[in-house]
Amino acid sequence: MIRVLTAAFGATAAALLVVATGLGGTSAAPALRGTVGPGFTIKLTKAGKVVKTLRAGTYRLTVSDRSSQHNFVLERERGTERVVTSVPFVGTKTVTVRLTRGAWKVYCDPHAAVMVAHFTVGSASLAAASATTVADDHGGHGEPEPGDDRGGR
Ligand SMILES: [Cu+2]
Repeated sequence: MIRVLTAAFGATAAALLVVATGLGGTSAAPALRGTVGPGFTIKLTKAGKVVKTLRAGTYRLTVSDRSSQHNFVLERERGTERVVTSVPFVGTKTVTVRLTRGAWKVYCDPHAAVMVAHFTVGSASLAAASATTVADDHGGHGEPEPGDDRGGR
């Protein structure tokens, strides 16, 4: 009987350890860097490159908030929102975030119209597929479109 109880306790302890590792933000979690301000700019980078796609998982996000007029919010479309830094806050803050598949963005609340950066979280193959979709300037939008109003005056 005692042996059974010990075994059960051991299993529980092991489960708790796993949970603690998942939430605790160990150094194994890949690092993301967020920057907001001092101007009207916000960005999310990984190893120095602007993030367009990520694999689902746990990340350590370090945000440098360089202005008392901006904040840094991480949000999943139609899902969770995480306010990493408040508007008056200036400084650096590190949080552990769990990114699930879907469309995500980082933005500044008071200036969300101009201060926003979108990225996609998916599996490795999904991320590659969306990278093609999301990539800028495939359509040659610089050229005049058929409907353009030329010589109309
Ligand atoms: Cu702002």
